[in-house]
Amino acid sequence: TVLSSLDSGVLTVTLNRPDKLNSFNEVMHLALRDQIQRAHSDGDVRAVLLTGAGRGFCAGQDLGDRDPRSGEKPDLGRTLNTFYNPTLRLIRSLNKPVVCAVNGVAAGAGANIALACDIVLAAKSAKFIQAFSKIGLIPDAGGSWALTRLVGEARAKALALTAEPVMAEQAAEWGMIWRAVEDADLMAEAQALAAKLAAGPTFGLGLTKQLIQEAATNDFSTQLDRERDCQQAAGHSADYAEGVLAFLEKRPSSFKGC
Ligand code: LHQ
Repeated sequence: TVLSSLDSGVLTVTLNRPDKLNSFNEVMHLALRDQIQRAHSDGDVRAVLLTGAGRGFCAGQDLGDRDPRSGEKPDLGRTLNTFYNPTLRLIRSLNKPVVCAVNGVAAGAGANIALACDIVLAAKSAKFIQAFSKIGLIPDAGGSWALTRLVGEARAKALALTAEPVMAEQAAEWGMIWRAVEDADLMAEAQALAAKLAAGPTFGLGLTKQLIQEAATNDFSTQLDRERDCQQAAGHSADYAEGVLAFLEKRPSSFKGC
């Protein structure tokens, strides 16, 4: 249900249930989580590239996995607690960049998993749908948090309440994602970006990611203190020494990631 490959520091993770638009069943949840956990623990992984197989990125929860006619009240809180939330926390806490290449429709939790990634590229034909309200649910997988911060309360409310799709170019204009690219160029661009990040000063990039995330909740003075502490740590990294030396020697840096 999930394909993965490690090449030059980039762990490419591909959601792979294309006949169901890569919607999540339990097996795919656990397989995705395994890969993000691997990214945490494997020093050879210096960036992650997440994408989907086939014509969609991810249609959220597999709605075929429960029969509403059974009369049983589903425990969706448990589903989130057991399957979605741990993976979302792992993506946000990973001290390495996560690039998302949204190759097609991203709906429900599928849209919000994309929005939890650090840099999101999307094919121009891709769309983002906060599909939850169509079936009586609320935006989960971090969507009520991420969407509000990315596009602001007015757009977040309209998108979540109406479930209107947003095309990739509009999403980029609104700052919901980094960039919309021609469909044919998506994977090459996303791979090039992930490869560039994987060849970067991973320790400093990890601190940068964490600082920007913390800014959502820190006040200015606290953030200044956090910048001081992180810069102190970055200043002790081998990659900082290499970066400065390479600058002085007028040559490209050769970062080791530490
Ligand atoms: C699907 C799905 C799908 C199963 C397409 N499931 N088969 C968290 C906690 C616990 C429970 C509940 O949920 C959550 C979070 C959530 O994610 S809730 C939101 C769940 N997702 C949705 O409501 C989206 C449902 N899908 C759609 O609205 C459409 O499929 C979209 C707009 C994504 C794509 O539309 P089309 O391009 O027209 O494709 P399609 O609808 O024809 O789908 C293609 C196939 O994929 C089709 O199967 P079939 O056998 O007929 O070819 C769909 O049934 C299947 N599929 N999404 N979520």
